[in-house]
Amino acid sequence: MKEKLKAIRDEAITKIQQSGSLDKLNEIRVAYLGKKGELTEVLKGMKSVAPEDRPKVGQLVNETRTAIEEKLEELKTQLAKAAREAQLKSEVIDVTLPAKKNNVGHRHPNTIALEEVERIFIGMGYEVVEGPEVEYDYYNFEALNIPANHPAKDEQDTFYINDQIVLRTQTSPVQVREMEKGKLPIRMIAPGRVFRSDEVDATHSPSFHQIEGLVIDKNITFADLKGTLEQFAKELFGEHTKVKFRPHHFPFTEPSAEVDVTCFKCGGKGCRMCKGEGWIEILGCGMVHPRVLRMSGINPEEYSGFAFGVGLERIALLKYEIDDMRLLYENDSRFLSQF
Ligand code: 2NL
Repeated sequence: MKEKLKAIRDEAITKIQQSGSLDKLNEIRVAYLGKKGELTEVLKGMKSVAPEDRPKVGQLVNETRTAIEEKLEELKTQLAKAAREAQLKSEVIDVTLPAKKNNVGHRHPNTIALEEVERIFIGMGYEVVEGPEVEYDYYNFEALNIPANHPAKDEQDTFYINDQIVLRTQTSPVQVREMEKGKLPIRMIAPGRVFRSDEVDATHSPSFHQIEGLVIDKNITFADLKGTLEQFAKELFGEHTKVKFRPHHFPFTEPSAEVDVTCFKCGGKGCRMCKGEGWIEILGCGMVHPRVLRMSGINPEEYSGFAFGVGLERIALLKYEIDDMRLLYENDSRFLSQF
């Protein structure tokens, strides 16, 4: 029995020394010390050992087990150490290498301009409201007093989905929907993407952005419109900015006007920016047409209001002195990172 145990022990230790991997070590552990391992088999054979020899043999078995366990542990430590060293060697970091450049994006000039406009109107107590880009002809045209024969309704100017549905050509339908809700007063701006069937050039794109504004309350007058837009222009282009209202015509407002601001570049003297005019056109506006109010369920005898519409790209191009609208749609980060 003694010889047999010695043989097991020697054999196990040789195998352990030759193992070379943690997996192999585990196999050896199972083969010698496991439930069906060789040492367990020896213990099972204790029945045939004379009772007086059993304590002695038991002790020998335990010694053998301890010797194998110790060797297993020793090799495990050695292998783990070697593996760790190999890993460290393979993962050496050269701290003198230049760092990878972290290319973060940049806010688009449209976004910067929009946030500026929103900030100004939120400051005056306006709500920002959004609505669908695909609209009913009714909300985009009819409810705004745009007659069937109006040139804007021509297929040359508007993208039609079908007879009744269009890609909105302005964000006014968002305001019509708000008026229909019947909750007055209204003080809102409606920013968003609009569509016109235009060829791309330096000042046109089939998809661009608009910000419309609408105020409806009792006793709203053209003076409120003038004061509001003057304040807006001063906040957007600087406190020395002057505004000029030129009579104009829109089907949805009466009276209507276009608004010019003094050139923020030359202060009104005339320069390249304003093409020598001293003034730059920035928006269209007017008092909401009584017919438009009535169609959306508002009594024009009781309520009045003003509305305006600004092109977002126009503001961005002016504010950042960009001379070609196409640059706004290419999203070249070399362009975007300048603003
Ligand atoms: C422009 C002119 C304008 C409006 C938009 C409007 C909306 C409702 C009722 C009445 Cl719901 N009017 N919007 C009014 C005047 C001008 O936009 O040249 N935009 C770029």
